[in-house]
Parts: sequence; structure tokens; C-alpha cells
Amino acid sequence: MPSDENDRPAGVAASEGITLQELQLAARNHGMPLEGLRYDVTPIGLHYLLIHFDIPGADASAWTLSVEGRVRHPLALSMDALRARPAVTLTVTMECAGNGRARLYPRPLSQPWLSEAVGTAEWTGTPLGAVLEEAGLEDDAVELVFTGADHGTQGGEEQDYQRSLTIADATRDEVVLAYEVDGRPLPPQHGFPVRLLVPGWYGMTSVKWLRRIDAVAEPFEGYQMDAYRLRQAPDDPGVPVTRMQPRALMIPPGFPEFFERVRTVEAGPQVLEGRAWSGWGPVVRVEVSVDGGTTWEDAALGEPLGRYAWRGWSFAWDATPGEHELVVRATDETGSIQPTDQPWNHHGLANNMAQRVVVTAR
Ligand SMILES: Nc1nc2c(c(=O)[nH]1)N[C@H]1C(S)=C(S)[C@@H](COP(=O)(O)O)O[C@H]1N2
Ligand SMILES: [Mo]
Repeated sequence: MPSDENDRPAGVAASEGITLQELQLAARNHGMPLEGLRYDVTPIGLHYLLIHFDIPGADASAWTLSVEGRVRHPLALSMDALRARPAVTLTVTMECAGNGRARLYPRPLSQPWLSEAVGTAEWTGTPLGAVLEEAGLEDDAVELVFTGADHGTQGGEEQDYQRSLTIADATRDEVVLAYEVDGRPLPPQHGFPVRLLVPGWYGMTSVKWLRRIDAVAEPFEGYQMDAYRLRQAPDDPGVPVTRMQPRALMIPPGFPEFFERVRTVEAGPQVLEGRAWSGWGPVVRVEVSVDGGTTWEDAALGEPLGRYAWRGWSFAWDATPGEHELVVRATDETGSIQPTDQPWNHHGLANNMAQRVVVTAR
């Protein structure tokens, strides 16, 4: 990590203050207020949003999703054709890969998420694998490239929003072309009329406003593939960001002060609650510290809402009068545990540093 302000590479903040450009993004792309953790399924207006460019206008009656490139039978699917296919509904927790970015020091410049870039929704759509089977992938196809209808410039490169998946990742049962969320057509901001949904992965792969799927014979190296790599410096080759790292979040207890957001709770017994998830397998343990991370105790776990969704946790706490720093961390089935220090990287991606909430008990 660059230590001196003057050595900081482009893309890393030169001071602690949030810039007007970061605020501009933050005002467009909202997070889920953490009290929203109380709902199993996040009311859709509270689900976080991340839109790189503009929300494109879309007419569902004229929309076609094409499947082309290295396929034997190119397809042009209308929304009616997509809806006529077998439908599945999946409860999925989705998180932005940049979640936690604004808490890093030095701060990578982009959407300045704290820890609220998450939400859980019930998505309905048709499995992608069967669509690809119908299109008949040629033997030399290695990846599918997904193109959204949104267009803009990022990193000096004009582009349509595009991400790819290997054939093995794209044909997993849970990967769907989703046209409904929580039983209603997708709202414009979540990808109307159809989006890719890749459960378990960070959100960038779930391409919204999906209008084209290309089977390609070479790995795709578009801008949004290069942007989502863990690097220590801009010129590192880095490694791709894929699935969500384990994370637990708590509903901030008590009540906040309007501007500083510092919190007050009543002293005495109370229950801390929240949710935990991982894209690598079930969360098997959630621990809470009420002393800033010095000592830890196990929280009780609720049932996961589904294979790709968060599970609730709760922890009985007897708050003594005074100030306390509450910390929570999750461990998933693979043994991966959230760090309490900052795992810094150049774009501030996949940072799952444990959440800290300072409260005063009175
Ligand atoms: N076409 C398109 N798809 C996109 C994006 C985008 O900007 N354009 N943003 C991605 C990112 S970075 C995230 S985190 C998720 C956010 O999905 P949501 O806004 O429905 O929560 O959408 C992904 N899909
Ligand atoms: Mo994201």
C-alpha cells in the first residue's frame, strides 16, 4: 500500500475528504440502510444500487436478447419468449465488490461504499444453461460475453457494460436470466426488462439491461474484466474478483445522532442482531466482540434463507454503562474468516473487513 500521499498512484485519494466526484456517484448509487438487515428479503427500494453509466430507456415489447457468436443456432429472444420458458425463483444476497472501499486508507477513488452495498431479493427468471444448450455452443467456445444496453466511458475507454463468464460458470444451475424481482417486473434501476443473475458472485457479473450474449473462442478482456482484479498497484496483473467473501453485518443498536451517527443504547440486557453471508459456501460461525475485537463470543445462527442468501444471527449482550466498540465477523464453510484489519488493494475490491459500531450505553 502506498504510504506517502505524494507517492499515491492515480485512482487513490490524496486526502481524507470525500471528493465531489465520489459524492456524485454516492448520490446516484444508494446502499441499504443497515436497519434494513431486519428484513429477510430486502424491500426492493432499500436494496443497494450500482449503475456505472445511465439507466437506459427500455421498451419490453420491443426488447430482444440475442445469443450469437460461436453458436450453431443464433437466437433472438423476445421477453414473451423468455417468459414462456421454464421459470425458477431464487432468494439471492447480492453485494457490490466495492463494499467497504471508503473505509480503506488510503481510499481508492470510486463509489465510496461504507458497508451497506448489499441486499437480498427473490429473483425469477429462466436458467441460462438451457438457453445456451438450445443455441448449441461450438466446440471452440470458451466464454460467454454478456452485454448491457448501458453505454459510457470509464478509464478513458468508451464501452457498453460487458462482463464474461466461462462456460462452466455460466451453465451452473443457479445462473438465470431474471425478469422479475419479488414477484414484479424488474424496476428500471435493477435491469428492466432482463438481467443476468449469478448467485454467490459479487454484483458486477450480474449484467443488467441484458441485450446480447456472445459465445467467444478467446477469453474476453474487456474493461470491466480488467477493472475487477485484486491488485496492489495499477500495473500488477492481479487476480480476478469472483465470489463474495464472507461478511456479517449488525443492525446498529439503539438510536443514532442525526449528523455524526453516533449511537446511544439503554444499559442492560439486549439482543444484537444481523445477517451473514458468503459466496463460497454457508456461513458456519458468527462471532461478536463487545470490546473492540479483544475477546470474541459466538452468536446464535438462524437458518439460511436459501443456498445463495444470508442467514440471521443474534447475540445476547448485557450493556454496561459507558462506551463500547461492537465488532462482528463471519466464518464460512471453507474456513475463511473476516479480517479485523484492512485488506488493501488498488480498487478497494472484496474488502470484507469486520464491521465496527461504537455505542454509548446510558
Ligand atoms: N449493465 C450493467 N450491469 C451491471 C452494472 C452496470 O453498471 N451496468 N453494475 C454492476 C454492479 S458493479 C453491481 S454491484 C450490480 C448491482 O446490481 P443492483 O443495482 O441491482 O443491486 O449490477 C451489476 N450489473
Ligand atoms: Mo459493484
